[in-house]
Amino acid sequence: MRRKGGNWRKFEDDDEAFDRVSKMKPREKKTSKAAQLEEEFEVQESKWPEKFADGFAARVVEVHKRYAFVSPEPEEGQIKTRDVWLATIARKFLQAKREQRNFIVVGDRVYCTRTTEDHAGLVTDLPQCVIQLLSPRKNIIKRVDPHRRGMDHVLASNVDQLLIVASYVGPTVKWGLIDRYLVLAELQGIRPIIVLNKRDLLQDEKDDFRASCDENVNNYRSLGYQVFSVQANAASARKNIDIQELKMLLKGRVSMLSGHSGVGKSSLVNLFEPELVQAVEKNEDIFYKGRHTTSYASFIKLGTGGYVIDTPGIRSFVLQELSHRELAFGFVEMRDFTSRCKFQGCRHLDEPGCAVRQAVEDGSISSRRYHSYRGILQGTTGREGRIRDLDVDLGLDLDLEEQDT
Ligand SMILES: Nc1nc2c(ncn2[C@@H]2O[C@H](COP(=O)(O)OP(=O)(O)O)[C@@H](O)[C@H]2O)c(=O)[nH]1
Ligand SMILES: [Mg+2]
Ligand SMILES: [Zn+2]
Repeated sequence: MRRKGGNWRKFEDDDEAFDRVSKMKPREKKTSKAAQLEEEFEVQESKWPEKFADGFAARVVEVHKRYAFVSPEPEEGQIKTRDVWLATIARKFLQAKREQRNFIVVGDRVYCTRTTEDHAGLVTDLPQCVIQLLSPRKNIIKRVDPHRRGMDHVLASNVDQLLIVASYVGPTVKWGLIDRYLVLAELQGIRPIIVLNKRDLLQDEKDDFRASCDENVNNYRSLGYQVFSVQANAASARKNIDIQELKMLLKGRVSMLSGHSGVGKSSLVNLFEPELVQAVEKNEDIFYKGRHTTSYASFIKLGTGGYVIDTPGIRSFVLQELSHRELAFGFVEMRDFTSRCKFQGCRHLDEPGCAVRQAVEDGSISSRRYHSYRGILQGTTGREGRIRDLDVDLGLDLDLEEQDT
């Protein structure tokens, strides 16, 4: 394919050049021309040009390495997902300072101008546009980029809630993973909703497994989290009271889907009349190819109202580089106790006079949750086996496939 001039495409013939730019170290001070450009790219919507003949507001619905898909969104929350444009980023911004690997992510609100030029260098029937401005993000879901240290990999922005999907069995529920998603949600101020699927399979399980599931579900509920226990593939699932309630919670909001492959995310989404019916994996294929079925984050409009974002990058992750303060904040039940510890810098591990450990002994904090906290802090659930006790940024390390490779 011939490619001439243009935006991300500039690097398409030269992956090394692309990498070099991507690896540029973030600068400390915002004095460079690059930093200035970044500021020009991110502009409050009240300052967007009002009536550019060829301009329109849009939502980024899917991101690829050198181009993205956007859908017009004249009013916030009214995304015309059937009207898809191929978009590239205005060339001048390619020199901008980069602390994040991607300029734009799924969920971004952007200002675009139409173009008749073939910017992406692709054979396409889609109308094309150039992204000129980015609306400041309300929140982001990010991880530390494992391939490029010091760079963030933002997976999505402007998310209203995090839908944490797990199955009781097949695959077996990993409570620690749910805890990590909850930490992410708490620290970003995103409402988490827990959905436990494949409830039907519980009946074949041993009593003590069922009892431990009940205990954990009740504990999450007592912490104020909404937990739904469902069977997404049941013939009558749409009539189920929990599914109905979930439907109301999704309405009018953007929900990020998370959870391992095979837990039933697509089956669940299909209950809410998605504009594109989601492929449900045959059981035997799940662990081999299930993870490759959704290669790019996509924005799915639900007929019952609302949108869901389904991205492979969030399916499994390890939290890393969280300070004990941030982490303890992410465990809601610990917040009441942390100020009562004898030592101010208490990490709630083995320090004397620790109010958190006392609360665990008294039974006011679940010992399973406390061990989850310890595991994350000590890195036993992450890749780094060391304790981070400095206040550093929230970083997430996702251990699955890349979004853009
Ligand atoms: N037994 C049982 N199987 C389910 C349930 N929901 C989904 N499945 C099956 O689990 C497999 C994975 O479902 P899928 O929706 O593709 O999961 P995803 O990878 O998270 O999107 C499929 O074979 C579904 O038919 C459920 O509630 N009970
Ligand atoms: Mg799926
Ligand atoms: Zn303590």
